Amino acid sequence: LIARSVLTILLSLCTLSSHAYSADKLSNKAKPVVDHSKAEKLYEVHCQSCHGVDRLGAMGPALLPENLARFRQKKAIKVINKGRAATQMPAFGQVLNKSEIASLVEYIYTPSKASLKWTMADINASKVQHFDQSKLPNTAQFEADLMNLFIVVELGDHSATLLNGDTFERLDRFKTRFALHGGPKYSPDGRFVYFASRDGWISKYDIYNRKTVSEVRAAINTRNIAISSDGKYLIVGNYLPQNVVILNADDLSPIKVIDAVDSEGNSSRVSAVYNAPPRYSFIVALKDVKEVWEIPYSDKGGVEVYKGWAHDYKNEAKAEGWKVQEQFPVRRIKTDDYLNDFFFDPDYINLIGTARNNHNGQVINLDTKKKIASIALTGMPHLGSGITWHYKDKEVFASPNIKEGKITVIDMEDWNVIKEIKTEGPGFFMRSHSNSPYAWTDVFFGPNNDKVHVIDKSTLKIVKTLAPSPGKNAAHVEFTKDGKYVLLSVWDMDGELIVYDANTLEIVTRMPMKKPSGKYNVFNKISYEKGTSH
Ligand code: DHE
Repeated sequence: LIARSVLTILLSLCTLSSHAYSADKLSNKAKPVVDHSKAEKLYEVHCQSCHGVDRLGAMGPALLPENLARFRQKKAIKVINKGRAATQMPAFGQVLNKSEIASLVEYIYTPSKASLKWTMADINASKVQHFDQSKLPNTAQFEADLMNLFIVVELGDHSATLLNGDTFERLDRFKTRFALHGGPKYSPDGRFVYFASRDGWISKYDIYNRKTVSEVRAAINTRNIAISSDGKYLIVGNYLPQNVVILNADDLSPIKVIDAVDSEGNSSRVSAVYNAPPRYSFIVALKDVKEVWEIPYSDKGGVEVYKGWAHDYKNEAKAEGWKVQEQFPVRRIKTDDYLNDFFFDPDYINLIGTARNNHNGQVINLDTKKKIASIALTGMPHLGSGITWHYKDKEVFASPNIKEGKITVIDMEDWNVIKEIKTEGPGFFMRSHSNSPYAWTDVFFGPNNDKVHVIDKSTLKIVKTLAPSPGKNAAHVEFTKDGKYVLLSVWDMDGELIVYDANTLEIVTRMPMKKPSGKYNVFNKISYEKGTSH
């Protein structure tokens, strides 16, 4: 029972409060002196069976400061004490006394003495093949428009729902790994969907057969994944170890591990990875060094691909020592500043990047590797949620801001900010659809986090503010394939998925869900619809 309870401890520990953005500041009060050997013993007895030797995670998440940075220590104490509803985490209040719980919490927020390595051998050894893909039917085992399906991630109990986007009926509800983050990625035909958990687990789900077919642990602490346009490769961006891992998308076997080290030998966490479809390459955002990477994934080998678009490929190839047939070579783009949140123009020629602690965005031309513009971005934009649309005679890009209540709208020709649309608080996500006159954005932070704004794309004005479930955080919308309906999350343990008519803005239906977060329409994602995150 104790062992079981250990598993659940950290499962719930890591369940992230949407407001728990920074690690706890140490309180001014004197901290209790912690006997680490005692805490270690407690960990071994109560936690290790689920959270792994050296706190590296097993069924439960890794318990390292790197993974827990956004989880308040006070909350960790409460979770161990009382357990957490809707998870396997029991209450330890009767098993451990106050000071034991406090020392356990101190311990898990202390850097590990273990070497935080996760090698190719570890990746290979972690592989789980739940089903033999070759024995599963190649046609969908249910009736539905396969292009208008949704995956809805339910963070509350670490599940996902497969939803019919015409009838809004559940086709499946399945367990995911703990604490998924970033958008799941679909194979180009929409049959498979890949998930990444913050603890490095990558899962492949076969939509046609409604089965998780294989899983692998690519790292200890992961950011997100991207899939190549041909559907052959996945790239996993990691904080721990500091690297990217390329996987075979078919069976999730690892192909290459590339350490995130700049040309001077400095190591860096990987903030995020992206696919750049017209370039046939992955783009890698590095958090701690002033470089952006481009990694072509063509089977032809790197240099052959670079010939297509790198202006100076011969000199670059020589300088970097690329071999003609080398697969996944790294093309380094030096930047003036740290850039760790990206957006791309529709042709994937220019990258717009910001650093979380900076007030400027930079526009980098990926072909020439040159910075071509700076953008005044003051509110900490969440570029990953940005979208584009046609406004008057130009293409504009709009992004919510994590620190200020405004939507920043940028002209994509001259990179000037053309409008800041005031909102009722900082936001996180934004969405639209080519067939819709509206763009939707949430107010994720602050007292008005139960509101969502509907913006008229032709006037850049808010035309309606909705409060779908007063008092509960409303966040993240996604449109159906045809843009006629909008699905919105009430981000709460007693949450809901609410479907709106995208034109009348009236509610069509509501469905209870456990803290639904992102939702992803197959067609919008695989066609790189302009109003949707990529
Ligand atoms: Fe995310 C996407 C980074 C915190 C939910 N988030 C992304 C992406 C990046 C990113 C780079 C795009 C990658 C992709 O989709 O493949 N997120 C960050 C952060 O740096 C930040 C601020 C801090 C952190 O510790 O990671 C952060 N994100 C959060 C949350 O707290 C959220 C709200 C809850 C959670 O799940 O942890 C959250 N992020 C999401 C979601 C997406 C996402 C649901 C996918 C959005 C989409 O529509 O595609």
